[in-house]
Amino acid sequence: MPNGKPLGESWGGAGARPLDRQGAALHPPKDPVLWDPVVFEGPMRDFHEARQRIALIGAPIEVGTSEPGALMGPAALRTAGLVRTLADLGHGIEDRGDIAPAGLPPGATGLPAVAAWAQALSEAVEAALTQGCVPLAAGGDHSLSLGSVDGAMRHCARTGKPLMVLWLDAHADFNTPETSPSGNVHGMPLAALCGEPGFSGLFRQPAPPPLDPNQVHLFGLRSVDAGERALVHARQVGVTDMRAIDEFGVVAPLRRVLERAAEEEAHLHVSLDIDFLDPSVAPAVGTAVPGGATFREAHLIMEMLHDSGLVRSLDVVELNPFLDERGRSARVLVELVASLFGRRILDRAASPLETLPTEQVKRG
Ligand SMILES: [Mn+2]
Repeated sequence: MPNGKPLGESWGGAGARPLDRQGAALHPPKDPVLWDPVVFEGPMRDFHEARQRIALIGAPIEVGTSEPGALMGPAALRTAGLVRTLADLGHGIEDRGDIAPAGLPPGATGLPAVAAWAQALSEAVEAALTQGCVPLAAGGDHSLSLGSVDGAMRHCARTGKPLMVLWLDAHADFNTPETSPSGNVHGMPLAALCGEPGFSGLFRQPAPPPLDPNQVHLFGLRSVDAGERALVHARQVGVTDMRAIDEFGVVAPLRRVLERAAEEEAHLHVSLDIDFLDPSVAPAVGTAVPGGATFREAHLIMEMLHDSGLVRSLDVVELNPFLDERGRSARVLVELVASLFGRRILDRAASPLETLPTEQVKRG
């Protein structure tokens, strides 16, 4: 998207401070609440150029984890320039503030507390989708996806679209209260969404049919508990683990997921857990597992997701600013979200995959 910025401006020089925006005064931010009413359900190529309406929904939830700090995540993402960055890309972005669950007793923990948050987020996400916005749920621990995916499921049930969920994460998050070694709900959302037992009272009623595990794809997996390993296998959840990424890179496995989503004309929900990234890239994480995605792999994934034109809802979760190093991880996440919403190094006429040298030779 042409935005008049000098090439490479937001990438700084050597030592890369990705969000160093010293040139910001030359590029005054656009009014963040005004947008042209564009319809972005059209053909994919139009979608690439379309301005989208994005609804930022803060979900400062940390009752799903035992490591305090994730409730500061939405504030840190805002501080790192999330709203301005998306507005600079030409999108209409409305910051809807943080959700606040009704009737949550102070000090409530466990599933009842998670349920209150999830139901509030589900309503907010469903409302944003109904209004034609792309909801961006900013967390908060990963239990928030119980709400965001539930909201997307309700929207899809009403519009007749199949839902596919791409789970970018070091973990499978497919534990049940029975299999979980820690008891932390942020390791359970996919199991609950897929209808495993032990989660009564979690969702708004009447609940839509559970998510089909075959419509879920885990990407970047490198740490799975024994009980959930059996469950992921038995339920035939799609998996691209780090071993597969080491062997084949990110492009081929992700392309298969996207091709299937395109064939199904699916609503693609992307859930980005910061621990998908290697901790050296994004240290602000309570559940660090070495051997994660690199900075470039993550950006390539985001660019491919944008090019697909299929992403209709997004979570950014598990940022723990208390563990960050001078805001570095929050900045990385904002950069990744920018790539997913269309920022690229050079404007290209077609997908990078279509402009490989062989293709040019063929055309010439
Ligand atoms: Mn997770």
